[in-house]
Amino acid sequence: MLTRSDSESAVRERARAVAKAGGIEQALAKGLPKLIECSLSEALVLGLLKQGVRKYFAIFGHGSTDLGNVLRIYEEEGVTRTINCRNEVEMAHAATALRWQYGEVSAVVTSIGPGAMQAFAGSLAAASNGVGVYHIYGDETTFGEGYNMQQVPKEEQGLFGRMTAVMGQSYVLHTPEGVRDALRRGALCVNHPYRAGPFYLLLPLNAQPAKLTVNLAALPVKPELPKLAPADDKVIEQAAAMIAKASKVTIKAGGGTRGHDTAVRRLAEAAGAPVVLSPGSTGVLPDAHPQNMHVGGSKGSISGNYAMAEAELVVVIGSRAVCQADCSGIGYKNARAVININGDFADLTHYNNTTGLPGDIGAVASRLAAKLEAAGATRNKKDWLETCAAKKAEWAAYKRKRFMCAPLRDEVWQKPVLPQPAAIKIVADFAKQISAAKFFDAGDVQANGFQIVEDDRTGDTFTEAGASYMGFAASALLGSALADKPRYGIAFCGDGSFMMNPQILIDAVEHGVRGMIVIFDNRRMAAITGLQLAQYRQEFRTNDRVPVDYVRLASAVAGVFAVSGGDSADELRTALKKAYAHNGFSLVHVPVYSGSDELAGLGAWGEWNVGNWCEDVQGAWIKQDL
Ligand SMILES: Cc1ncc(C[n+]2csc(CCOP(=O)(O)OP(=O)(O)O)c2C)c(N)n1
Ligand SMILES: [Mg+2]
Repeated sequence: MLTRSDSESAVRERARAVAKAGGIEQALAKGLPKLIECSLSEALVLGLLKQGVRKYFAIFGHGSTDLGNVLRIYEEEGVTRTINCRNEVEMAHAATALRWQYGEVSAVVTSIGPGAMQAFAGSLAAASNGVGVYHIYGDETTFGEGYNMQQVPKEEQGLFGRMTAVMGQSYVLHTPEGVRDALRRGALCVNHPYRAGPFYLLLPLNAQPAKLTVNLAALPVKPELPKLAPADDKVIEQAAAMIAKASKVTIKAGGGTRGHDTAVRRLAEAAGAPVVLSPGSTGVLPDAHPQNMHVGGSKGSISGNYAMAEAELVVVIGSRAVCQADCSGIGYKNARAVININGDFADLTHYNNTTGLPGDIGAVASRLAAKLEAAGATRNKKDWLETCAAKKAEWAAYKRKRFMCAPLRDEVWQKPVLPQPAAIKIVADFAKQISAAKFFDAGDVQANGFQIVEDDRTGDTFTEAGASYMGFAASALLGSALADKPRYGIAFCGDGSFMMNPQILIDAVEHGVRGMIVIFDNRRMAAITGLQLAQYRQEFRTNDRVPVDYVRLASAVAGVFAVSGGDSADELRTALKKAYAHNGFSLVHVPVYSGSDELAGLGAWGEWNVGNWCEDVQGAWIKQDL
């Protein structure tokens, strides 16, 4: 029988061998035996490592002490890194951001029950935005010796596994030897080329320390899948002919186009098509490119929604046709046909009258562009591009007026303060100047944000528009704590969203994040106030009467530098500079106007199937053929 320290030293020796060799495969090549006896917890850590996963966000509990112990030893030997967090929703968001922003896959570790449920809730953001992350939760014991504290209190098996399987894919490690299969499935799920998402590993409390024989050589590595595209040119030629023939073609670039900047630009130029962006794809075409029409959809823009409504042919790329993105299905009012480029067959065939070009966006779009270039497909599109450019100029003038708007007298603040669009623009410009990544939280801050940003490439803005999860932006900054090459980030948060997840103040200091939160404080959840007023002309329970001194609140955390953004554009610019000069984590509090002045908002340009608009929207949807 091994003593505790004997078994710890065996774990430590393996960790050391892996660290010294620089990886499992290298360690095997240097003589580490491929068959080892270890605990399920260690097998899991080794298996994840073989896929390149060596970073963990954790809040431990009685449901994960054994795994925690292995992570301690592996960290001491320099193999893995674990950071402790303050809230599971926050750390789920941080893991999502680490993958989304930096491409690094990590794992979230919780206890059983409430911790798992919170991380699970947070994983909606990963699921909604197609971001691959591992979630590892403690689970009830497999012997059934009695209720485990914090399990789902029912006489049924595998309930956490079932719950998580609804959101993504999950695997209950009831049998420790199942770890190899679990990790093979997980590797594909989190690294899926166009439908990645969260993969949940449920670790029963008694299975974690259970011993098994693992074949290190057989643990699955990260799958490297080749890019796919249609096997022959038939459908590409068909699509090219449709585009060449039509005089009004619009490209809708969904979130899936992120990172395919070159291919989208080439296709747009070859097709003579204006490009309408989604909240998640700003930057795919440079802001100043004459064919960039800005965002379209239920919030949208003058130019984006115009290009959607007038097009006779729509080229949809990398979009899952979210209702906000296509005005609940009625955004393409004159379109008779769709060409769709998507890897996912369900998304590909979402609209009727679709010519589907399945496959990798870069591969397919480039082949289509080549055909269009050869055919000279832009010849009949001059008038169309000119009217679109005029609409873009109209949108630019409309925005400029709002950006230049002087402080407005606000009822709650009892003084003139900046309107939100003007304040967001100042911060967005500052982010560009210092080359910071921008994260937008939910609410008006998010909607105004994607209407405002002027990005020139993918990857400068992260707006979690899939779930619009309040608290995402501030929490996302924690992703940088584990990034190999962290970039300065600015989280744009409403007062409501910030209070959902203020834990970042402590976690950012603890884990050395350099970044900034800017709170746009209108003392209410204004996005909902706005909807209520637009739909029912009455506000209901979207504000409170409790003033909060956010500068003092944040300053109470040692290491956070907090400053007021003042009430004017100049004061805000000065505050941003001061906040950025702090070598660490900062917070800028900006009081913003809330009220009926039309210069305080950027408008809504499309339709949405909510509240008392449903009847009209659905009526229109039934009549349209797409
Ligand atoms: C966790 C969560 N709860 C509720 C909502 C619904 N919701 C969307 S925006 C919003 C209000 C946001 O308020 P705030 O952050 O202050 O931004 P503002 O609209 O005032 O700019 C609410 C309640 C949500 N998206 N996420
Ligand atoms: Mg607010």
